[in-house]
Amino acid sequence: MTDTATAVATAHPNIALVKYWGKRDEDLVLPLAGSLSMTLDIFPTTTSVTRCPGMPADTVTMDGHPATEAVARRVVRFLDLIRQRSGCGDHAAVDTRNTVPVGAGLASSASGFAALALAAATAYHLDLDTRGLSRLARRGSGSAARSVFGGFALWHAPDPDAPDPDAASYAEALAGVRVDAALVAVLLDTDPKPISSRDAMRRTIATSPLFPAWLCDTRLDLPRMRAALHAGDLAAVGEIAEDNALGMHATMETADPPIHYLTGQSYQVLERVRALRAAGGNCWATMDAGPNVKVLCPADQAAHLAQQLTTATGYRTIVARPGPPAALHPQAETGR
Ligand code: 2P0
Repeated sequence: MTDTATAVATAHPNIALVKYWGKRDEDLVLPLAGSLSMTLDIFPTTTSVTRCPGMPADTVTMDGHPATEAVARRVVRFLDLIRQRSGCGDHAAVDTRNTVPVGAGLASSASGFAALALAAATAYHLDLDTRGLSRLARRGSGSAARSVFGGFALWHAPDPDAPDPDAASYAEALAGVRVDAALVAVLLDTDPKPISSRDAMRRTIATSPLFPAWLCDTRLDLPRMRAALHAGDLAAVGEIAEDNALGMHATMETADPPIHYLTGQSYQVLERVRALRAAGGNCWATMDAGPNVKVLCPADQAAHLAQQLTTATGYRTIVARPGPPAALHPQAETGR
């Protein structure tokens, strides 16, 4: 009998309110500081992994086309890790589908590697709990460790003297969050990234004079953010998130050579968010390794805020609420 197995999993992107920017170990993808995010209910990634005994190499398709060489290499490296752990040397066919609008610049390695980790772990019969799955997803892309969970997730940085730092760096769902938040994503024109976030992190650590200060700040932001979420203090959540994001971008912009993910359009949206806030609005901005601005607000004000931002800037907006954890598609859960 041929022991093939297919598993299909879906995961959603997440947006960090306290950012991950910088690794202490590139190979194990261990962060220098903890981070905290909200998983979104939009733009899921669905990935199927079919283990194919006898197939000479892995195949990787994305949205129906062969993946780029860079993406395929990263997926194969991840599958190598799974093969090593499972003791099963089979190659696999990986097919990934994204639902992000073309050119929106919101494609996410977080949802991609969280879905791949769950589907591949299932197809190769690795028996993982959510912590183990989060640690595995982390090896594909750091932020994927958080997309394993729905709602709000906290990704731990290992203590400097942890005996097994790999085991100590996992994400977990944050319980007891008392804010009812939404994120309005403002979709700007996007060119391909000027530099991958992986390379940008490396350059920032090596050359930005602001990086050590930001690292200290972000380590303080993490407990403050948790406290604000537990207290239901959305204004504090928003202020910490916006400061943290601006600080992260300051480290990049002072790298050598500088890294500019934010564009004139991003600053235009940022100005609008500040103006709305000055007029009494409840809205705070956060930005990642790209030009798009995501605006945090109370859930019941999101539709109105989205309309205000679209009217003021002319850019498309989409409202995201806290989303679900990574999940298997039931019909494909077993393949034995
Ligand atoms: C974050 N970002 O916390 C930060 C904020 C972008 C800016 O995690 O090198 O794709 O694969 O671990 O996870 C993007 O970085 O980087 C990211 P790798 P990843 O969401």
